[in-house]
Amino acid sequence: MFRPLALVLGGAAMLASAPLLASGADAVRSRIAAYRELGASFKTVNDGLRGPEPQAMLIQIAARQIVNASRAQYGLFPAGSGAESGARTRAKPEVWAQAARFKAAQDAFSVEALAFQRAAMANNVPAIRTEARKLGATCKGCHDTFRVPGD
Ligand code: ASC
Repeated sequence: MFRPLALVLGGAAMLASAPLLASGADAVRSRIAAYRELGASFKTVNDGLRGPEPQAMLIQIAARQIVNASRAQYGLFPAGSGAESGARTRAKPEVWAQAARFKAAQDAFSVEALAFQRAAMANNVPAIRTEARKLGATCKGCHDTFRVPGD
């Protein structure tokens, strides 16, 4: 007796809430935008380090953006935002199938982002160079396992 009613109400609730939930494809788009920004911040760092006298302020701003990105990344891979979303994504199924390992790779990046920011805030150029290299290695550490190669 109650079953059909519950189904109808449940279905209505799902329909009503559907527009509020970001689709997997939306999540893919947000993710790509976020990592593109992160790449631009890292490029600012590496471009700055090419010259003999890197600009502390530019690198510090980039460092803060990188730290923010390292925190935001944990929310960028909701279930359903892999290839099954229908959007083009280079995130491999391993992101979700090996969640603990993926989180460890994200954590490595987060820790290194903070170490890089410390060097940037101290304007210690040799340390900034060293930490920038280590930071790039943590980007690569994730890509090697969890992203389809390209670029
Ligand atoms: C970059 C960028 C990455 C990393 C990675 C480091 O500039 O966009 O993904 O560095 O290539 O190995």
